[in-house]
Amino acid sequence: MGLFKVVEQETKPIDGQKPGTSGLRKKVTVFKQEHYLANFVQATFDALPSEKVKGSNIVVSGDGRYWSTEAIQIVIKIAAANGVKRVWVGQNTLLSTPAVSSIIRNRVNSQGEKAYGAFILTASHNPGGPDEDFGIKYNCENGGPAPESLTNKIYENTKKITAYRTADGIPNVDVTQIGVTSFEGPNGTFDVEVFDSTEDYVKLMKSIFDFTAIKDLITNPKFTFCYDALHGVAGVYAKKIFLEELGAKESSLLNCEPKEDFGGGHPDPNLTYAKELVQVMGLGKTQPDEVPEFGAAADGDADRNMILGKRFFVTPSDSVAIIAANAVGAIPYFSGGLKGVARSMPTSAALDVVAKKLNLKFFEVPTGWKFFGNLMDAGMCSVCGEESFGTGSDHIREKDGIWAVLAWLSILAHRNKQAGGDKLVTVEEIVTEHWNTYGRHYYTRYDYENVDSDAAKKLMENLVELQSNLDDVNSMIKKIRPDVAEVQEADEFEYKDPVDQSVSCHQGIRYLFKDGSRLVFRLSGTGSVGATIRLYIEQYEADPTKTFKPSAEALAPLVEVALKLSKMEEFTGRSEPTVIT
Ligand code: VG1
Ligand code: CO
Repeated sequence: MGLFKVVEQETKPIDGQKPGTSGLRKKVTVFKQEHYLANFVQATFDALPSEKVKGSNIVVSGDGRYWSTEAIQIVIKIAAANGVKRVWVGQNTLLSTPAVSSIIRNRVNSQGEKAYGAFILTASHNPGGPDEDFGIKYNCENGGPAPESLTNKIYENTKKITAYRTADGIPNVDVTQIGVTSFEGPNGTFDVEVFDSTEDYVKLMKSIFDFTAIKDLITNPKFTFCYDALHGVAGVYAKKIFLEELGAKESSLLNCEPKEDFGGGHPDPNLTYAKELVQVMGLGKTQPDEVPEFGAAADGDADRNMILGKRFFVTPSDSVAIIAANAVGAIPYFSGGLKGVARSMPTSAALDVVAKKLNLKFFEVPTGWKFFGNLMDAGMCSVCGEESFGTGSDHIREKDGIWAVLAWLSILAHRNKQAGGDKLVTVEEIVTEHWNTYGRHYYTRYDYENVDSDAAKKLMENLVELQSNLDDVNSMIKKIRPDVAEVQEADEFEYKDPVDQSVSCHQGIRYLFKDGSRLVFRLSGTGSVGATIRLYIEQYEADPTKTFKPSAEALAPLVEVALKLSKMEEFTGRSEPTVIT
């Protein structure tokens, strides 16, 4: 057993360590600067009650992106020096974000103790590699991302840090082999325990879903299926769950080998970046001979999902609404009913309509998963989602990419069992039937990535200024598109948490139209350079005879209004968005 000493390493504050929507994300070159990661980790420990950190179990792992193997060793040493008793690591530093959340909530050590928190090494959907992004975020005892009160404290600490504690005498620990490595330090034994990345998560999924019913569907010769992990950590879980547990064919899995640069791609499951899957599913330029019935993709850390049917795209806002509408009956975990549902503000109101009809509690929160946690801890919310391909439930405190796929497979299995016919019920049929019942929310998001920060700020300021005189706004709109409804209300979204009463301001600029349409403008909090402007456009159609238009056609008038009203091209110099989802 190795011996180690605690050393105080002198350091200085480093600018720009403010966590964004989901942790600290910067270029690898920034993270590699001397003391950069160490400062942030120490600032985090200093923001936590020291009596809780001492003797605790802490999880450290992530999506396996470039520089993770170096980063994990730095975190392990600082944890040891701060009195942590045991660090839990997924084999090869791999744990998906939802798996980390489930481990914090459910895993116990031999003394029956749980983890106190986790450092997740990921920049999620951002690309990886020597010139791309790295990231780290801290999750708390409930398994959810640190709330703003804690991330603000961490940031304050990074601005005044003078030293961090690290362990002298702990060599780099082999995280490729399952097992425990122990060291002896001033506070007793310190262990690093490496375990199979999938064991806790698979157990949890089996307790939520009816795996036998899903297996019957997946092994039905009429059903075909394709899952694309975009070379993120989801591949590890996909192999275990879809192949080993549910009997899918190996050929159903695309890009399921985790790679530290995600194969050079952008691990973001949308119609632009999940190119291969989009092609396979018949939504690309050329049509394949055979198209699977069901397709799905994940992001780098496996908390996002994209759901596709044969030549059919399910918007994430529709997806969460459809899961909520079908959960009871199709998913055993929800057999007692839903406690409530929630969505982020820019997500379409498809979920609102379901909540109203099913008489469920409903909440609208700011962007970022951390806001759902309080509602779930208070037993007020079972299913929630974001338009950004995030869907989940109160089984953990993160969005969950594979959970969403299993939820859809459960709904398909259930519907097919009910229908009992020769022909399989398709994804498209489930969605169009939903629109017939609830109406359709046409929806799109335009992202302008890496825009000059000042230009983005000015564009947003202009939009806020316009809000003070809606008569002017409406006469401008009339000139741009007389066929678009009037703006009824405009504001900056502000949220008061119904559980702890904390208030979050400036959470997006909203224009709410008389016919229920909405325009929302936000600046991204996950980018690593410049600014990303997100423009969210939504229009409701209740008439079932009008729910079948191509989305771009239905939204064209509102898009025109949004671009001209915001003077997008004038401010940013961009005539086209970087990505449309
Ligand atoms: C984006 C999404 C947001 C999501 C966040 C983290 O944030 O819009 O809905 O919660 O990413 O997702 P922003 O601030 O860039 O708009 V992940 O999978 O990157 O952790
Ligand atoms: Co993610």
